[in-house]
Amino acid sequence: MARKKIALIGGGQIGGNLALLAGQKELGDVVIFDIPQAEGMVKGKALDLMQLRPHDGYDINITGTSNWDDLIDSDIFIITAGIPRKPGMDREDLLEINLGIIKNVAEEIKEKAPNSFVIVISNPLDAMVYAFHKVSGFPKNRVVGMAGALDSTRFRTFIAMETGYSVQDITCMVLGGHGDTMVPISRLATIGGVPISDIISKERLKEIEDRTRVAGGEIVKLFGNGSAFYAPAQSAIEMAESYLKDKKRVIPCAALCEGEFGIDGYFIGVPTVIGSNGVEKILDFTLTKNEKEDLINTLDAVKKTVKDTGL
Ligand code: A3D
Repeated sequence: MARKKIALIGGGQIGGNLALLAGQKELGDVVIFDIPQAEGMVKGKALDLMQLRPHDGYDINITGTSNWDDLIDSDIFIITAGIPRKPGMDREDLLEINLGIIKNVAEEIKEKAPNSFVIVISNPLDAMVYAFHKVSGFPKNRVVGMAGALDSTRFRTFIAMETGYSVQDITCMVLGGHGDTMVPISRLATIGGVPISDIISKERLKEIEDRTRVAGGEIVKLFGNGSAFYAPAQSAIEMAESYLKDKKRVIPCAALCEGEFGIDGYFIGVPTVIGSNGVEKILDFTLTKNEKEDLINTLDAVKKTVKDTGL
């Protein structure tokens, strides 16, 4: 059986780490694509990563290119093309530049790999994945956005830091848009199956939720130039791996809702089953009155950004 072909659109900070992680997990051959001005950079990253392989003995190929023809018939695309935030910027400030890029990328992917599965990471996420879906005309099961996986892992991290217990045993999800209105569902968070409300005080939990909502911005401020990349890359790799290995993991992702949670026609963070058919199912469940209100609030924010795309 031939190896899978994994196309990374954008070979910057996240793109480079995606290539590293996809290689280490032997998910398939990796092609890193970037604009012609960055061709040397992605070719160099690819060569560097190729020279890392003998240490661990993983047998996949990693190449860099700025030629779309090299991406023909890729099985999966992970898109980070665009610009990241700088301190003081909202994700929405990236809309104009990144929308133009996503539109172009969607046209190319539609032509070069019409049967592929696509994970969008570029920000503002919920609007970019919406735009990709509109422009490509791909069915909803083959387009998804990475955000909830990252927001949830951040929430888990802060709970682990608070309690000192293993991150491995902390389960929780963050739903909604990938912005400051995101909705951590603390009611369902557990540590080794024990409800979080029995371990962390209400007041402290509220502070952890608030930190989670602005966790991306906290890193942007620290970096001074650019945004987080290690955890975002790993979050997308988990989604890609679930697709390529038909694992059917349940991961909060920006999926197209058509009635689930009372939402219609928007990509937003919801618990999503990812398997060999892409987005196979959204797991709808009953929310409390407050959670519903919070979801309506985050949906309003997503709707506003989507409206700004003009699509
Ligand atoms: P960066 O290191 O700047 O990499 C972006 C790359 O995209 C650069 O190498 C560019 O040359 C390249 N690029 C620009 N235009 C094109 C094009 N038309 N085709 C192909 N490549 C192009 O940024 P990064 O990797 O840190 O972040 C990438 C994106 O992910 C940004 O929009 C971030 O805001 C976003 N991001 C999203 C999350 C989510 O959780 C959704 C988290 C972190 C970053």
